[in-house]
Amino acid sequence: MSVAVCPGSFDPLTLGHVDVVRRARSMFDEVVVGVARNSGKSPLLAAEQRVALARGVFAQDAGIRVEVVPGLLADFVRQVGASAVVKGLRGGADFDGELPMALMNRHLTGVESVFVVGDPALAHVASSLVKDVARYGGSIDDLVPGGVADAVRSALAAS
Ligand code: COD
Repeated sequence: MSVAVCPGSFDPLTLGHVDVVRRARSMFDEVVVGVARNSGKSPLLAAEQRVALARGVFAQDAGIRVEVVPGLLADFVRQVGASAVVKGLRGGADFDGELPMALMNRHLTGVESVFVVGDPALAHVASSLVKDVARYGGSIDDLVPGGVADAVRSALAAS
């Protein structure tokens, strides 16, 4: 059985992420959505909340499950028996950021990375922009899956 990991901060999960995860599922028998820590970012949503939201979104998707990545992604990929990491690309800037990570992950445990081109209609959708739009009162309801927008608004109100 072919298994892939789709990692990310998912802070919050967006429709762009959902598109990439489902495209990955079309290529692999099982996809593990890995909610990971990006040391360059301070998350708005706690990891447990990001996991719970993603589990709700993919609850009806056979062959997709959601787990926390507790440490190094390269180790997690080996632990779950995956053969590849799948990342989404919106454009050249994404590739420039992803290439060093792909090379480092391969250096660490030999894991390969696969890049999928996301839906161009979602190329402007980024978690950072979603949070910024919500922070200043804009609507994010058509940028994130159901349930996620309320969680973002609540977290912003409490911050
Ligand atoms: N269309 C297509 N792809 C998209 C879209 C969209 N609209 N939005 C996001 N994506 C893609 C991104 O390009 C990325 O590939 C993926 O979705 C996840 O995006 P984010 O922003 O949620 O997640 P990142 O970029 O912060 O994730 C970085 C990781 C958390 C995966 C990384 O830091 C990591 O592996 N952390 C674990 C610790 C580790 O191993 N560190 C060393 C890494 S070499």
